[in-house]
Amino acid sequence: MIRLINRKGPAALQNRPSGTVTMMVIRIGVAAICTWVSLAAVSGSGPSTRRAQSATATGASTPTVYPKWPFKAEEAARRQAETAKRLGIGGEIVLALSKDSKLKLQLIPAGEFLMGSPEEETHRNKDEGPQRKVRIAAPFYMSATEVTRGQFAAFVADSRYRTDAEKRGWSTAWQGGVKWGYLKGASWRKPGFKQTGAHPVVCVSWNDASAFCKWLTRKTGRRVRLPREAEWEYACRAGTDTAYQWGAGEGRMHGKGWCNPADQAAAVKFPIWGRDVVPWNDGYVFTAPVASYRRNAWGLYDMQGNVHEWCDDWYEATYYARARDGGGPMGPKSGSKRVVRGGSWFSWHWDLRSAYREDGGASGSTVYHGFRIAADLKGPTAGTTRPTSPASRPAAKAKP
Ligand SMILES: [Ca+2]
Ligand SMILES: [Ca+2]
Repeated sequence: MIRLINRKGPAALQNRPSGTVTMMVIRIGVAAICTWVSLAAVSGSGPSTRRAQSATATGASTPTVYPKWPFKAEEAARRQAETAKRLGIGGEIVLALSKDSKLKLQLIPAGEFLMGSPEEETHRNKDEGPQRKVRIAAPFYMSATEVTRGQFAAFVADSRYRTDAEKRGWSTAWQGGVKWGYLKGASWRKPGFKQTGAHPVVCVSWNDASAFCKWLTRKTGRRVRLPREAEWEYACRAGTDTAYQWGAGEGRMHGKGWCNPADQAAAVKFPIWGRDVVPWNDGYVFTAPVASYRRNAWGLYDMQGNVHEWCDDWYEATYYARARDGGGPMGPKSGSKRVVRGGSWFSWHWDLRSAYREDGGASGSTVYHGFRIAADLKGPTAGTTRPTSPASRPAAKAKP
């Protein structure tokens, strides 16, 4: 048990995939990647060399699909500004959830990148490969932060929604530092540790996160959804091809100020986590208020750490091997579990790597799972929200 924890990290105890990838498939994937890298180097005559085939949501112009990758933070900012100007849209927008609650989103330009981790990456898992080229053909918005408890409360107040954890009467949690199990009465309202409205909401399932997105779509008139797994990794990397967005090397030693993983304070609270926590105190044993640490080159906070984030996709351990190289961000068409990304306060540092993947059942909820949203380019922003009619709200159900 301890060996498993030491190898995978504390949060990985529940959700590790069991799939395998054959060496032949890996070799084919590597060969394909090498071919693409060579082509990219030859054809990399500038960011405007390729255009998306389809018109954008605005219809004003077509977005540049930037082929060159990796790139520096300055280039990320330049692409954001250029895409916003070209399409006549905001580089960042704000959606109103209620009179007092707003949510900021950043424009993520279209582009291509290598998804997954190279075979030599330390702590790599098989489900992160083979690396594959992904084409994000359309820009999109992504929330700058994880959805907060306060923002989720605005959703619940308006819709009377009840989460999966509330309906079943428990959520999973690490109890007393020694045992993983069901925490009776735990929900987003009462996760078992102190939170303010600025902390990321936890104990929400994939179903709950999706319900939030559907509600916000009705509320704002702009299509809101969970990010695709490929979109999530592309947004997390923000031009980096290293294990962590703060660079290569050992995340245990270099991520200070960037993230909220299991730290020295957490090791005191949970002694069984041992010596592999990061060698500093990040200020929080559990969740931290969103945007407490450095943001990445796109302007996104907490992509690595704080709470693990639900993605829209089905999880499949060997999907990268059969996905079309150079294809879009779509994942498997079916499956039994959903993707979770980014690691959390409950994770050892290696589970914060940009390529790290986990899976979870759609109705499952834990004290370290949360989410952030993606949104279409077209639609109104703050101040132009539409009230939802009572008829469009999901009916409140009787307590089980
Ligand atoms: Ca921490
Ligand atoms: Ca996160």
